[in-house]
Order: sequence, then C-alpha cells, then structure tokens
Amino acid sequence: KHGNTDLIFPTGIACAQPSVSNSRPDVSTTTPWLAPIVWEGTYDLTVIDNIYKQQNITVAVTVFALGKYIRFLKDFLESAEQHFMVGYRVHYYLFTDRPDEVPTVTLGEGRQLTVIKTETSNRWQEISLRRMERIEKLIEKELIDKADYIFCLDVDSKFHAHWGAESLGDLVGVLHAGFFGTSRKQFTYERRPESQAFIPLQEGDYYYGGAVIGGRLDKVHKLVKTCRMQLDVDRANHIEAAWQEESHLNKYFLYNKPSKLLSPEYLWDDTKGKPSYMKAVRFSQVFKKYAEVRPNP
Ligand code: UD2
Repeated sequence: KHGNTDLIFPTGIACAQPSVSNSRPDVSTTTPWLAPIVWEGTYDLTVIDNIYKQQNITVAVTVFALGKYIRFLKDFLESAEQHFMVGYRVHYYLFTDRPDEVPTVTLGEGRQLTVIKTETSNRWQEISLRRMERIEKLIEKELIDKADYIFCLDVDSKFHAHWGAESLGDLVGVLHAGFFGTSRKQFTYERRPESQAFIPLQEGDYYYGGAVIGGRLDKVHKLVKTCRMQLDVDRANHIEAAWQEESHLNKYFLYNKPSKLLSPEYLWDDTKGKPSYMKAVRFSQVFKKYAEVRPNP
C-alpha cells in the first residue's frame, strides 16, 4: 500500500480538451491557497478515473452507528453501494454496540464490511467526539497496509448521486451547507480561548462539516491524532468545545490547510432546497428528530 501517487495517464485515451475559461463562474473553485473546491462541472471524470483506476487503490470508510443511530445504517450502506466510489475497492469499518442489528446489505465486487464492536455512551457529544481516537487507533492497528485513502462519514446521511475519485486528495474537508456564503463571524467556531479549539473572530477560512473527513491515511492519522490530543487537553480542563470534534476539526483545518475541498454537493442539507449553484446533491443529512435518536437529547 501507499503506492505510487504520480498522476500517470494511460496512452491512447481520447478526452475532451480542457477549457481555458472557468467552467463555474457562479462559485469559487479554488481556495486562497490554491486547493481545488470540487463542484459539478469542474472536472472530467474520464480523466480522473483513468488516473486513479490504475493506481489500484483501496478506500477505507469509517462509520459509527451507536445506539439508535443503527437505524440509519441500511440506507447509508445501500446508497453508498449505488453511488460511492463505484468501481473502486472499498472497505467499510462499522463501529457499533449493536452488531446483531447490522442489516444485511449486498455489497458489490471488491467491497467489504468489517464490524467493530464498540461501547456506547449516554452522551451523544461523547459518541461523536470519541470517533477521533477510535479512527486514530483503527488506522494504527488495522489500516496501515490495507488502505490508501480513508473517508470518515456520518451515518445519518445518504448518498443521492455519484461520489467518486474526484474527491480523493491528501487531506480533504467539506464545506458545511449551513455556513456556505456566510460571514466568518457567524461561523460556530469555538470562541472561548480556554478551549484548544479556539479560533478568534478575525480568523477562519470556511466552516467545515464534521460529517466528512478524508484523505490519505497518514494525513488523516495526523489530523485525528492531533484532534484527539486537543480533546484530551480540553477534557482535563473541563471544557467541551461548542461542536465537539467538529470545532477541533475546524481549528486543525485553519492551520493545516486541506489540499482539496468538497463543495456542499458532498454534504447538503435538504431543508435548504436547491439553490441554482447546486447542480447536484451527492450526499445529504437525513432529517432526524434529535429527541428520538439521541441518548440524551
Ligand atoms: C454535527 C456534525 C457531526 C459532528 C457533530 C458534533 C455535520 C453534518 N454533522 O452533527 O459530524 O461533528 O455535529 O457535535 O457536519 N452517533 C451515533 N450515536 C449517537 C449519536 C451520534 O452513532 O447516539 C454518531 C453517528 O455516526 C452520527 C455522528 O455520531 O452521524 C454525529 O452525531 P450527530 O449526527 O448526532 O451530530 P450532529 O447532527 O449534531
């Protein structure tokens, strides 16, 4: 694993000529540090697949379904089988306290699921933030020789359209639908200097969603390890960041810029309708009544 990452393109493949003008003038398609922001119409999937198919990669996916969140798993997996990294090797790692309730979902060729029995908690905040250390350990103990890329995804979400190799990169974050186009002063970053997740009002690029973290194994390992250590410091100081590990993720991405950003196509909120810049909804949050699914609403 961790093979060649050169962007080798096979000979003799006809593709459309790249345009020299911006194909999406309605949205920003690069960050100030020149990382691409992936939108429909900004890439040629034939080119991308020709590059990544011959790298023979494996993509690990972590998903947590603790307590009543097990109810989201069937739709998540079935829709992932239809839309997520189709044609690539995918290995799902499912963390759950209810292995007996894992639904049977037929997986495509080259795709597999490993169930990891995990203790739950009576605090949803704890369940959400402890994902960082669990992913850290998984990468160290299991994945080193088994995967090239990893995506850590929220289970209470569903795929609706293609999500493929255009999303691969060294370190990948997603723009949170709720804060797309809003002033950074309104971002729900952690604002108390006592927390390790603190971001001052005059700083911040984007608000990243905690529901999607991706990238090459070593880069994501560094991210989850750093966030886990910051969470440990906060815990010792009896402070919990406003949005738990999502706050720490936002702090990390501010000072360790992601190399690729996924547009809100990759984490939409369907209650927001479909603005004209949303040419596709690939992945969106499932509407949930918090009181029904959380251990402590
Ligand atoms: C936001 C983020 C989420 C996380 C959280 C932190 C988005 C769209 N969502 O969502 O990623 O950063 O804030 O507060 O960016 N879980 C269980 N069982 C539980 C509770 C949670 O398995 O009882 C897992 C499950 O995989 C779920 C994830 O933790 O997808 C995040 O929890 P959430 O979806 O309830 O968090 P939410 O909606 O506040």
